[in-house]
Amino acid sequence: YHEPNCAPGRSAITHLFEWRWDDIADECERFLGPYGYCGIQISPPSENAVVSSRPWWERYQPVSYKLVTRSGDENAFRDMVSRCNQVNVRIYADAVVNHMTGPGNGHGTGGSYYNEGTLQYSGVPYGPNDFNNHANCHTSDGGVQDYNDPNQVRNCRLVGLADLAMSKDYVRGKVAGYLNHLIDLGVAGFRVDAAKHMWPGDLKAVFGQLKNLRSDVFGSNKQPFIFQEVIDQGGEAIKGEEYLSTGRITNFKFGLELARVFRRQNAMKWLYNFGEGWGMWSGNDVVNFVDNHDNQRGHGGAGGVLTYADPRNYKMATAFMLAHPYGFPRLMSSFSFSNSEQGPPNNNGQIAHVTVNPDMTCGGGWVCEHRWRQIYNMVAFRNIAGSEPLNNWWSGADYQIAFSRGNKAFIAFNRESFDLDANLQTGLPQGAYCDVISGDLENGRCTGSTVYVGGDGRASIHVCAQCFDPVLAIHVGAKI
Ligand code: ARE
Ligand code: CA
Repeated sequence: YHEPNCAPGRSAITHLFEWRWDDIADECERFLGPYGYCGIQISPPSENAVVSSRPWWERYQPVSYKLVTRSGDENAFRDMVSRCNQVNVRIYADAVVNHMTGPGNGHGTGGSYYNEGTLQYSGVPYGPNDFNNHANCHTSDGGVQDYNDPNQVRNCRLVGLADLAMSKDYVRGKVAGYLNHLIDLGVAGFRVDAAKHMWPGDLKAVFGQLKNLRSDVFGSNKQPFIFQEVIDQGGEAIKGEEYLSTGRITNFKFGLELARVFRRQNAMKWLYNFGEGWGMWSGNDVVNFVDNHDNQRGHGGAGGVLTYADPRNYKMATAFMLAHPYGFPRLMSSFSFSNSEQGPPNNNGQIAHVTVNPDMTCGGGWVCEHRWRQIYNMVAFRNIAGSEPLNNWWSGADYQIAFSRGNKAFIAFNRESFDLDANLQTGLPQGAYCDVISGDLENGRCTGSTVYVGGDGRASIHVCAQCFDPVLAIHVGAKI
């Protein structure tokens, strides 16, 4: 479950938050495939409750496992997965299986009737016996109140959402059936929503019923990639470690620590042993991110992460994530928002298509961080760096660092108020390289600054303090 199943030479995914399936299919063909992305985390594909103001979070209230949402129906889903796989871009579905809806009743996005009051979800079907209740959740209101009581966290309602009894074979079978349906359609794996709120043993039982991935796409005997949303920032009873036998976990410490560094609250030079050396899980056990769809807007253990709203620091932290060998990276791709509940750009409730500008950025309220030059060029940097180790670590001042990835790639960061000017060992073969932060290599010409590496691997590196992006990155894939 730990292997992302990327096509060869690809190493990063992006979360296309609330995108339509038809737009994602187009994006795979026109951008993500050509620019070397491994894959996409998609919004939950299962039918959800319709909340009148159409907030983004209605999709975390499942009504059934029919594949009908505002992103599209099953046909659109099938078409997306097959077109993306065709261009070597994988799809990872956000699986919301801990719970069903919050209070209310009505018809979901796929027309299925549900009633939370009587715990009837006809589209699955689930009935009252398929949910946890006062027999195993002992809080006054049936909700999770104390995160230091694992029993509450797993058996009580997360923010009032009807909590499934995953100890039951029937529920396990329905969940496994849903995930297997997605596997049949060609997905490469799952983000498991609210994994912390399910017992590790129950998850093991469910995943034990999963099929291998489609052999026509992935080769034989490949298991789905599973990354579980477990918020463990330290200080609670439930530890990320409990979930490592069923896949990777989301590393919430990562973005918090990088935010402190790039905001100059913790010296950048301490990053020399970032990752395991900072008390984080093994690199093979984590999915890393600078921000996610919750903490970028104050939900889900938010507090202090960098987002697109602070672009200069955000791009630096993202470049560091992609340059550093630790873990598997996920890039957020947002829609812009001014209030934390608002849903995606839409026309009378229908999700609006993503528009693409001539300079490759997006419009229409879609931020598309994954299309920012400083970010997509670092995805290529990571692909080129592959499994090369971190070498040639250098730190000049507290907030000036540089390192190479073997002899394939080199990067330097400057967050001091004075320029970085130093003759550094890049590890790279002699030649002229295009700095892929300040520009692109287009038809053999560099639109940014050029770096000359000598026969001894050294180069004079200049990273100004006041410039647009105080980062410089070169690699053997962008040699002039
Ligand atoms: C909405 C309304 C609620 C209402 C509820 C039911 O906002 O007011 O009570 O519906 O009617 C998302 C939104 C929620 C939303 C929910 C359902 O964030 O606001 O509720 O969808 O529509 C904990 C969990 C973690 C979870 C976060 C949000 O451990 O798993 O809370 N994250 C995932 C998703 C979310 C999603 C859900 C789960 C639910 O990523 O997008 O919720 O499917 C500490 C703890 C954390 C805890 C955190 C916040 O940091 O360590 O474990 O996270 O506090 O409480
Ligand atoms: Ca639960």
